[in-house]
Amino acid sequence: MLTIWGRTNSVNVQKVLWCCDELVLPFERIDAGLQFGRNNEPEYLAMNPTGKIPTLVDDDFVLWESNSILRYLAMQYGESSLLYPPEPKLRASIDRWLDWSLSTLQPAERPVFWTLVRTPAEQRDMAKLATDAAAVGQLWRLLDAHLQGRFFLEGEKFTLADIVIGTYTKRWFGVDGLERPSLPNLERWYSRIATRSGFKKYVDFPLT
Ligand SMILES: N[C@@H](CCC(=O)N[C@@H](CS)C(=O)NCC(=O)O)C(=O)O
Repeated sequence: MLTIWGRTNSVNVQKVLWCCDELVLPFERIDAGLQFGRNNEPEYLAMNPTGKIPTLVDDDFVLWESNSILRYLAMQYGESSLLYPPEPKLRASIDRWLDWSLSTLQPAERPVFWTLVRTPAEQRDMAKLATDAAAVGQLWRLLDAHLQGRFFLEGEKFTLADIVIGTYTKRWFGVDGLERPSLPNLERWYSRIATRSGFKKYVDFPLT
């Protein structure tokens, strides 16, 4: 049985839970992070010295970094699935979205999410929010252009790239108080992936 440590309203935990659903993998989950604490206790830090969530425990194997966890699950348990195909060019194309999500998208979208979802209205810096939202809007435009004429992010099939970018997209379309540019390709793709059971079970909730 797999164990996943992390609270369910973390985007990085959600992508792991969604991936387990795609692979039909049973797991137990233990709340950790923010109000649940535990992630800075010695027992947790011994598994994951970053003190961040999620952490995956698979028997005697422990892994942290959400996108690394997704790759591991797909390679270990999804041999016959198409979530992370072995063909080098396709796999590298999927990897670039996983890398881009952590290096570029999340740092840009995080301040917008935290301001609108986790900061009381009277404490919000609205001028900074406008600048931050414009910057992340440019990244969503990039994705919108990429999705022109495509059904999924890479190749013909749903892959890890759709899971990872899909969880962040919820944080763009799911908040109130943003002026969003028109992004028809992104919206079409988003409504397509929103039909997946893993999205419905683990991502499609009011943001908290
Ligand atoms: N790059 C890491 C980032 C992990 C991360 O920053 N997790 C956040 C939640 S999304 C966290 O642990 N926050 C502290 C907390 O919840 O207490 C990953 O992808 O796993």
